[in-house]
Amino acid sequence: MRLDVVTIFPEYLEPLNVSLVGKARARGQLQVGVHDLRDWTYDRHNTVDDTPYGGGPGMVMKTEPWGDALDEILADGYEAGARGPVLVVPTPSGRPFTQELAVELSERPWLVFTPARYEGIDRRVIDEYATRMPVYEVSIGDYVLAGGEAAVLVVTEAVARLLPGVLGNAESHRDDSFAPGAMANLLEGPVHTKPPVWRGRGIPEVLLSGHHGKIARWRRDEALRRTTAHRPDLIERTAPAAFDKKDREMLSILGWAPDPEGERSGRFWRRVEDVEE
Ligand code: JB8
Repeated sequence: MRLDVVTIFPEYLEPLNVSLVGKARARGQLQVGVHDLRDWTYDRHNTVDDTPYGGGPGMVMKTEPWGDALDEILADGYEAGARGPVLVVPTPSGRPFTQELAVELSERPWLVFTPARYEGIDRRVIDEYATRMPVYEVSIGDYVLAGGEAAVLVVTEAVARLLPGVLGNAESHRDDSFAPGAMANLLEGPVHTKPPVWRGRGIPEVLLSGHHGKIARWRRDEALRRTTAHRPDLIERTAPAAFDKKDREMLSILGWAPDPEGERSGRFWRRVEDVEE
């Protein structure tokens, strides 16, 4: 896979030299180009921003540097279709970046990222490149960064670990909490390692029992416990059929019951305390 990043802060992308992504690059599994947007400015002050039409606060990134940068980068090896590049534009107004989208992007050979600063990029730039290639405007979460570079690091790491041969063990993704088809999309429970006692704290006995069936059940129960606590939305929208009898027993212990309106509302489960409302 090839990645290109165009930014006014190339040094912000230094983490791409480290760890999983850095190693994938060193092994030749990933080619990364980081480009300084100011290389495509031609005035004395290397201007990349200007005031917004219509007024309002902040500055908007200008069309010409982005257009010239993208034209030059895309000209090097461009092909249309499935072998061609896609543009990934981090923005708080994008579609949520999910594991499903990470999988989709990991199947493309070439990703071009355009992390902005200020109030973002003049809309015409995105509209122009959308006529030539798929454009994914993505948000990594409901909070606002000062610029898109950190989002590029997030997307890159999520995508790179899915590439064939990048993670040591091909098994390791199937259990990911958000892997498509993971166990009803539950959060993972706690993990433990040596020593067996630390500051007076032991390990749940079942993990030392060697009883694989009981261990799997305990892990599933802990996953249900964490998911109800931290992501009740994931439980609510899971059809009862995705849970086995023991799951439903555990959900009941945790105070969850099937919602009689489930099939119609898409909210299949609710907290038992809420039933009274
Ligand atoms: C300026 O929060 B974000 C994000 C924020 C940004 C820009 C891009 C992304 C550009 N602020 O995902």
